[in-house]
Amino acid sequence: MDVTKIKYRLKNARYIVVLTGAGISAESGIPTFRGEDGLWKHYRAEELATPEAFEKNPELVWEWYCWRRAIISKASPNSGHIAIAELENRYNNFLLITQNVDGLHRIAGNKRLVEIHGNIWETRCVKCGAVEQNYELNFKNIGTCNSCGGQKRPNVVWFGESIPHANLEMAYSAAGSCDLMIVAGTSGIVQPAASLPFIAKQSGAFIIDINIEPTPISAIADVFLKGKCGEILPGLL
Ligand code: BV8
Repeated sequence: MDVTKIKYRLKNARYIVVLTGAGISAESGIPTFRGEDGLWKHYRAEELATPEAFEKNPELVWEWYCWRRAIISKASPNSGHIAIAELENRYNNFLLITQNVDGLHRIAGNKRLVEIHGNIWETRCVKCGAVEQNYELNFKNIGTCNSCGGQKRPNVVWFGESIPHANLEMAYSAAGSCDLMIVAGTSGIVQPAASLPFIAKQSGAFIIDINIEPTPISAIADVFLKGKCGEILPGLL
């Protein structure tokens, strides 16, 4: 029953939106936030992924991000990322919204994507706002802004910070206009990203949720596919 429904929806979809979370990068060896080996287990989000933490101890926050960069630099896109890049090639109307900052979707080939929480390989000057690509793995060498000499922070959205308006607008409008949303590897806890499937649902979209365990999003999904992104997503193709 589900397979026929999914096939029909994939075949006839006019506008597909994909929403991904840390779970899609788990099979690339990147720890998720709330899983067994979760990133937050060793640290608490409040301690590090907040503007207050950076204000109080920028070195500690940069050390944590450079530790994550080192893990990400050794990771490559898995079959789940690759399937989503292939999906983009098959539909004229397509948008990938990712909560991940690891950049693996870009490497896999997705072009029409919104990195709603930013990108770990970018820095932003706290003084002039200049954004630079930065691949430094040693937090002591992050350096200062090339334009004004100001302090640089990771160009990611921290807890308590608003999502950049343009990105949020793009995400809300895509969620409200798509007729198929595939949600892959997110616990559906972090707002406002977690509200996107609910917006899509209210606008009449068919929701497919892929996760190794049920989440609040699975409860409203039309189909919940229990399993790993790296196995289920290629199957959808
Ligand atoms: C904001 C960047 C306005 C940094 C991140 C309403 C209600 C309650 C709280 C709030 C609310 N509105 C705002 C808040 C506060 C907060 C929030 O949501 N808190 C949560 C903890 C309750 N939100 C914010 O602060 C947001 N800002 O709302 O602005 C505002 C302004 C001022 C004051 C207040 C509000 C900003 C949130 C952005 C935070 N930044 N990342 C960094 O990465 O360092 S969030 C971070 O968590 C990552 O981006 C991550 O992606 C994201 C969400 O987690 P998931 O991706 O879902 O990962 P998780 O580990 O949780 O789950 C992984 C899932 O994968 C699991 O379900 C697992 O089962 C599954 N899985 C694992 N392996 C696999 C798999 N599935 C399939 N296959 C596998 N192999």
